[in-house]
Amino acid sequence: MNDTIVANASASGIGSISIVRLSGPKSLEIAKKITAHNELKPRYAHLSPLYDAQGELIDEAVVIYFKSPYSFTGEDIVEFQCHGGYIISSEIIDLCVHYGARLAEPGEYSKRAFLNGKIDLSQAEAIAKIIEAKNLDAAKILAKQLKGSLLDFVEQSREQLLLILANSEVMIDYAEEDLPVDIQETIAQKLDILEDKLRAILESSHRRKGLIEGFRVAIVGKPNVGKSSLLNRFLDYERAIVSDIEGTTRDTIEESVRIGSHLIRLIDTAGIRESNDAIEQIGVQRSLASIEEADIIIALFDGSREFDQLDEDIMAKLTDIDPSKHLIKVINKSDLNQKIAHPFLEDGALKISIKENFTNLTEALQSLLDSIAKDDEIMLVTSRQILALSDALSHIGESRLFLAKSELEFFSYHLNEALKKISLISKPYDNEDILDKMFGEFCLGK
Ligand SMILES: Nc1nc2c(ncn2[C@@H]2O[C@H](COP(=O)(O)OP(=O)(O)OP(=O)(O)O)[C@@H](O)[C@H]2O)c(=O)[nH]1
Ligand SMILES: [Mg+2]
Repeated sequence: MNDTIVANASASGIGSISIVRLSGPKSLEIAKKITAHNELKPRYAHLSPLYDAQGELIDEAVVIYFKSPYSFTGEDIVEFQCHGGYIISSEIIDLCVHYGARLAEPGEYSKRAFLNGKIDLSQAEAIAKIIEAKNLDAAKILAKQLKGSLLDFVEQSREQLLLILANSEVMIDYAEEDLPVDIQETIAQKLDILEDKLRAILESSHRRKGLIEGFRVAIVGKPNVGKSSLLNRFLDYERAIVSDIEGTTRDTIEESVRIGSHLIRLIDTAGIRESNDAIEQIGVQRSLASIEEADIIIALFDGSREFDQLDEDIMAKLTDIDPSKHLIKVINKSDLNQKIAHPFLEDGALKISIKENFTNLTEALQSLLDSIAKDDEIMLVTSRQILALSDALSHIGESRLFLAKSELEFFSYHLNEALKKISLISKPYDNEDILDKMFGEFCLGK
């Protein structure tokens, strides 16, 4: 952490400006050498010439100095906003290295910000994810997280767990006659409320995980119903081969498509049927795997044909799926004479013609995506955060078993573990503060 690090903070490529960022104790000294300034006033945009090691002019840039601790990393930072393109920013980086900086490792600025207590882990992860966000809703959630929404949630959950622990410690340490009669019941009730809240957050985070990664939308159905035609219509070009030969698509085809404010992954699959062809069998296995991996499934049926055994088999597979997945039933080829009829489709299937009009499907998809995205609940955005909360919930579950048996040492042990796990979302804590909490709440100094 005593090193001074340097990196290009903007994307490489052609653009009007590039930003090179220095962080660490030597930042100011290095910047003075490159700018030939004697002094750089903190938080002041200096329009300055930049010189190489031989004193030759290489660019004119806006140079800003952020004095420690008032910077993103908490260290001295200097930013060079130089002209864009590859050459100048590379030259500035080389010069910084020449004067004693080293190249930053991926994520090193955020890591330093965390180690210097400027941000917690959830904020560091929000920074990483905001760059990858696939839609505006995700960006908004992450912006809140950057402002500390997840940190607040962790703090509140910790507070509640500490209170429950304090209650339990009192039961362990004090004679039964000094305790309120309903204390065990009160503990159980508090645990109920907390557990419900944590479960709701975990469930809603799973449901919305596509907000960050891009929702996966799989188009499935028997051969020839128009799956590839639908992919092509969404993309507006002939990406997949379309033909009236059954089994045209052999492999899954995946493309990004923008629906409203969402960037989704749309997956065309091989028609699902029994086949003796080894390659087609593999394709069908992949179609089935796509159902498993999808957030949303568009089940396509051919309205111009009778509902047959193949449709029946697909229907059976779809009634079996994880309830957190969303199913959109669609009858295609409404431009032809309609023969299909089945109770499974009477309940809300959309009728479209990919050849003529399918706007009702795009509208339905967009409003479904909007409704999944819209949720006021806090969202966990990395698998690390989700794992931490799942582990905390497992320990809370365990603790309940011991509470029921009045084995309070074990109860406390599991609550302590839950506390540690939930704290991992933002930062590790030690458990010293349980005591403060305990005495504060119960006035035990009597
Ligand atoms: N009349 C009519 N024909 C359609 C419509 N949509 C697709 N088709 C035709 O249906 C046939 C099959 O279309 P595909 O998109 O290849 O069907 P698929 O479901 O991908 O078929 P596989 O890849 O074999 O599983 C083609 O001849 C399409 O032109 C529609 O809305 N109306
Ligand atoms: Mg196809």
